[in-house]
Amino acid sequence: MKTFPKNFLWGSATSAPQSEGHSLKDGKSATTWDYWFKTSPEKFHENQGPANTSNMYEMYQEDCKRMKEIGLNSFRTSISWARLLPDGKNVNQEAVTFYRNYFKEIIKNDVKPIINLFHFDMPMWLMEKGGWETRESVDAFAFYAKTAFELFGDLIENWTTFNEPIVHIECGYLNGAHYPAIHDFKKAVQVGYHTLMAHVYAVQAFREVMASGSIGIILNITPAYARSDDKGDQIAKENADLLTMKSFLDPAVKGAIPNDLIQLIKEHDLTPKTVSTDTSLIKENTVDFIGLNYYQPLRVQAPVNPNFPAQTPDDLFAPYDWPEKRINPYRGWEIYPKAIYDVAMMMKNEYNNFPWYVSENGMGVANEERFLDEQGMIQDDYRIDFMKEHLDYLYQGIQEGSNCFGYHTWTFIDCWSWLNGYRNRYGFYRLELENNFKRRLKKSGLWYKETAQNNGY
Ligand code: BGP
Repeated sequence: MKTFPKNFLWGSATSAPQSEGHSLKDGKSATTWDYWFKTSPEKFHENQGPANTSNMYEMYQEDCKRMKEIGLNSFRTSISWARLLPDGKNVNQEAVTFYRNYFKEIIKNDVKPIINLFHFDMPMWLMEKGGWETRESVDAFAFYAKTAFELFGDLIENWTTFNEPIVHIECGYLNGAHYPAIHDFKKAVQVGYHTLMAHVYAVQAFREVMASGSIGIILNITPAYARSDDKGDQIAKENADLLTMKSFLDPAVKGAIPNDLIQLIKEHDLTPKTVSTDTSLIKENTVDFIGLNYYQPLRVQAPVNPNFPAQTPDDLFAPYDWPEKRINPYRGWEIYPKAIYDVAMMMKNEYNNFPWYVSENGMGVANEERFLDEQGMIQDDYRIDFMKEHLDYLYQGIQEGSNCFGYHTWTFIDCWSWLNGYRNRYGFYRLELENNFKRRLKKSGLWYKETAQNNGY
């Protein structure tokens, strides 16, 4: 039996835009997702847009009971900025009522909420002014964060500022998967810098408003593995780690952007606009904990004939198709559980054993109905194996002293996922879109319940 540390968090994560639904109701204003779906519905898998998602807005009471039923002791979701502050200034009272009721219900079911502020859902009114490209976004986010702490700080102890900031930067400004779908490396760096400063201002607001509690940030961790020990491949690995991992991890934990990253960006003429007080604010506003979402690693090699200065990150680290790669056949992503151990050791050795948790890990499966049995239960043994394999390596890391306090899966109930709509299913509960959002427990939910109850497996 592998027993995890006392008070270990066994939970699951989702986000407001992916689970609430009611996306243009009860005073909420549009986000970039609402706008993009309205103007380009064909981009979305099977034309599935953000309007309804899993309808937790109406079903949260039963869903909170479900959390308890499958043994979750913690749960992460987010607040919708555009619901709470539809014009960025005035509080929407219907949103306050909804979130207070929802959070109370989570707590009533003995589940510890972790509330995040931004999960890729930029309000459209701010995007129209330039979104994260403008410094104004930093102040707007700081105001939103402060408002949320004031309104819900009596209920919520544990907060996070952003989910996977690298994703909205990369998808919005490099690869076209998020609005505004621009391809511009320099803008991507500026957007990243403003996101970092928005995070820093939110942490500052937290320290001012909250007498207790803790604040962190959720990062997608894609540790880079180099093709070989050759110098070029090793430099590619360092560049990848600097840009995709240390760019947020170092300032959040150590209070400084790595010098090597500042140099790299300067060398390639990508230096963003800054304000003179930023460096000291970054230093003063480090976090209390880190959440790391782990799905797959990065395999990298030295780029052949790269542009100088770099036009895209591919000029700094090129993707490498590792021949031994094990692939999730239902989603196409690499499965490499050992990276969780490597990350655990990195947190121990390079970040002074900073407290962290696995804030997302999970296996996406398309057409999951093929695994339905006669009783209507998805027999997702592949998902149980996936979790076990990752938890085995996490356990090893914890045994060797890494300060990991929890494991959250992605996700609790199958949810909507951006341009992929409902294609890839990750939940412990199957969502039947055709059946008025009915939730049906999967076999993995039963396994997780037992694991959480026994604090191990
Ligand atoms: C994570 C995001 C989630 C979710 C998940 C699954 O990176 O934090 O919001 O979307 O990925 O992604 P997909 O549905 O593309 O398989």
